[in-house]
Amino acid sequence: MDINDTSNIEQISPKVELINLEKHGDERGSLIALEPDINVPFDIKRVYYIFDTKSGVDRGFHAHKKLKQLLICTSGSVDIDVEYGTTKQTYHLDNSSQGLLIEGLVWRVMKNFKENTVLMVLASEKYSEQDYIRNYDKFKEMNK
Ligand code: T46
Repeated sequence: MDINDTSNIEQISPKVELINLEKHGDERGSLIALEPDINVPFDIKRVYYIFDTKSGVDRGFHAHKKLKQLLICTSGSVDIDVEYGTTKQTYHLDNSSQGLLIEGLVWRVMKNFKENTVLMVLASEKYSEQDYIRNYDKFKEMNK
């Protein structure tokens, strides 16, 4: 199978949205629960987290065809550049009570990681390299 062949994967409309996550706090500290249909708008099939981050090292540089993801910065901070359609925007994530929802064909770059940031990501699909668009020119072509 050609892992660069993304033609057989259904494409979904791009969407980016900041979601406020309700916090249950008391004198012991805080707790946030993440649950499909409550505060996560998809069924969660995978969770991964990015850690041991270093300042000055950027990540991402790709889009997804079908994937929906919720990015939560549980510690530290990071800037997420997103691009889709005619929109280009940067989100600063430094608060574990907020999640950045990214759906579909959105080019993303994660940059300005504070040292030892933890970025947790909930994903709607299992890992599949076929869902990635890693070539910016191809992404721009698909955006037309
Ligand atoms: C995304 C941003 C926010 C796996 O084996 N399984 C996985 O679930 C993932 C996400 C990655 N990998 C492997 C693939 C690569 O060999 O881990 C390595 C690093 O992945 P990548 O270079 O894609 O990492 P980032 O930080 O550039 O992007 C990741 C996600 O891949 C991507 O979906 O939206 O975080």
